[in-house]
Amino acid sequence: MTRQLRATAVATAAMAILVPTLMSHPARADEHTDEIKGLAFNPDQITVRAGDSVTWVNHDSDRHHLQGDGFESNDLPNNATFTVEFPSPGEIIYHCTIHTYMEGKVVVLNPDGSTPPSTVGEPEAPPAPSTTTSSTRPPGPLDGVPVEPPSTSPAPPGGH
Ligand SMILES: [Cu+2]
Repeated sequence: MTRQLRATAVATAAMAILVPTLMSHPARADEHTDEIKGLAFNPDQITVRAGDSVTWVNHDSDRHHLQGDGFESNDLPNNATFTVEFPSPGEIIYHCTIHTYMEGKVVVLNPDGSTPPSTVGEPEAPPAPSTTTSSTRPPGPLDGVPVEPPSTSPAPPGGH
């Protein structure tokens, strides 16, 4: 018995060492649950990783009908569920077409859990006008600097 317990402890320690390696594996896909109750999404914002799926469960006696960018449910009666997989990072706003004030959001991170650029704060500022001027390039014909004639022109005759 004691020996068996010790073996378990060793196995647990080994697991603790292995877990960080497993955590970084991109193929990991989680399933998340979002509960619909009181005519609201709980939570109304859910964060997942690309490849994860979200299952909505209707706990209301009312029917709900979800619609978002790229997906739409049927009418969901009480206890009905609706699952969507989110393969790519981004932010998806969805709502109930029956109770249009019911809104929710799914934030899909990169598969490694990092935040995709499109969801970080303000949109990127437009690129600044180029400060590169002609003074930084080597002089050429446009600057009035004579350029050697092409070397392919034949030499003048009788040059002895
Ligand atoms: Cu609804």
